[in-house]
Amino acid sequence: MKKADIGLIGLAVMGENLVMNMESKGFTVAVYNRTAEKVTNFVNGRASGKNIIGTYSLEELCAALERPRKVMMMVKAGDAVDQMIEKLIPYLEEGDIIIDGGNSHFPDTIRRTAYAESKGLLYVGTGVSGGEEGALNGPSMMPGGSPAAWPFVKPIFQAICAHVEDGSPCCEWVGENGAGHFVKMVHNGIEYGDMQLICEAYMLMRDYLGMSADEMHDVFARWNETELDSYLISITRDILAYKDEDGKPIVDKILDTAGQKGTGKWTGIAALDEGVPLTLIGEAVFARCLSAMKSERVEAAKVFPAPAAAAPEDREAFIEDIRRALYASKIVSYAQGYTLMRAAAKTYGWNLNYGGIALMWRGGCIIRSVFLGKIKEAYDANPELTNLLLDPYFAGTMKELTDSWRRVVSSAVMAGIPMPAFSAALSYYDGYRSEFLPANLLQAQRDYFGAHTYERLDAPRGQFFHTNWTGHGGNTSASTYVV
Ligand code: NBP
Repeated sequence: MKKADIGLIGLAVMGENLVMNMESKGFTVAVYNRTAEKVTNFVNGRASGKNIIGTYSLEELCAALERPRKVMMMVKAGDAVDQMIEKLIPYLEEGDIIIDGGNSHFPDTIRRTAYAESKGLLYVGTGVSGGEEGALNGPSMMPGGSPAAWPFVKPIFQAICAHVEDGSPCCEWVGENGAGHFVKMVHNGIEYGDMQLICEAYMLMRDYLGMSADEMHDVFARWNETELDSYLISITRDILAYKDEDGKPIVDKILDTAGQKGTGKWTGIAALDEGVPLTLIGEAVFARCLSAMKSERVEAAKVFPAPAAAAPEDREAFIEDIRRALYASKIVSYAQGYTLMRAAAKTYGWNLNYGGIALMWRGGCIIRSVFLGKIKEAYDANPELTNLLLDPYFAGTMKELTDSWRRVVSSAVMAGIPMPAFSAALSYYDGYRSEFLPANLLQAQRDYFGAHTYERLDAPRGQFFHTNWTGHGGNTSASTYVV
């Protein structure tokens, strides 16, 4: 029998759909699942009559594969991945490739790449985005790991991934060890930010402008014809039109407490580790946490009434202001996300292709949008761009959007409507464009209580000064006590 081009472990929603996708592109796939029944059901069901080989042990799976073997795991992230690697190793030979397509945390992928390589194997940790539908019809894929593995997995990955209009694949080699999973993590963080921005625009329309779901559906439909054209705006448009059995919008009946699986949190933690102000995504994560405090909020709502605020005179003009404020905030979110990737690339020694990352996100994934084409152009024009806001197109756009943005955020503040992501983005923008921040006073405070020293505007950088602020603190500066 012809050997399989690739093996896939984990026949849950993502795994099954990826297998169907691979087979439809002409690859023969061998499959295995811990619970054997799922293999039987799959090969006798969806996979019946296709070039899909069911196997019932890892030995059988590995024996069914063409060399170098490519074994892709689509199992629950965490310990299951480590256990599976251990179980696979005895059946693999030098140069075989283990692929992890789950949402693994990038430090785990760094560790697993080194471990697999120490056993003479190659390792790929790849982000896969687009959910169930993407897995079947073309996901965005972000592979990293052992560079020597890429030529072997490239033909499969670039056949099954999403493609943009000109045919370019939404899958390119990202970088060594954990780079692919890092980029996928930032993708998920950006997804949190994009969703929160849309929700804030929705809350403003619902609570400040008093709009119905049907009216907001029309607004999102219009917005999807503008620079905001994206998957998340389009599903928001459709969600707002969706009616429950009684003919009323189902969105109005959904409990307002958000869930999360942790990738947004990981992005925030990575930003804190790198010292990068990733404020919008951070606020998006915290907004989900605040939403989860439903019973506390119900009590607090009784204690603290909302301020009375008059709605704007020109509603249509204000809706356009919201659209522009959303766009400006979104640009800041991507600028922050890209800054985080630049910092991590330096820390971990990855040579990231920033334009290529925008292209990978351009199709197939949850954050896919027309706007990513502009980001690709910005990094293609200047791969060393330090901040997306400084790209000529984005700089010009930001200048055009700021008046609307300020009107929206200040109106929301006066109306008592929380806009954590819109306002965090605006504060970042104002901080970034400020030549002078109040950190001079902060340094004075640090020097006052901890003798931490400061640099001076009238002395060269790198020269440190200490002041005896109280007259009895002495002239010794601290070098180890850091606050
Ligand atoms: P799940 O994350 O729900 O995992 C279920 C699969 O993991 C089943 O095949 C299960 O086998 C297997 N598994 C578990 Br649980 N523990 C195992 C162990 N100790 N050893 C071997 N197999 C084990 O599936 P999913 O939703 O398809 O997601 C797969 C991966 O893709 C995850 O990392 C997920 O985060 C990621 N992802 C998911 C989506 C999405 O939209 N769902 C999108 C992008 C990425 P069993 O049948 O024997 O229980």
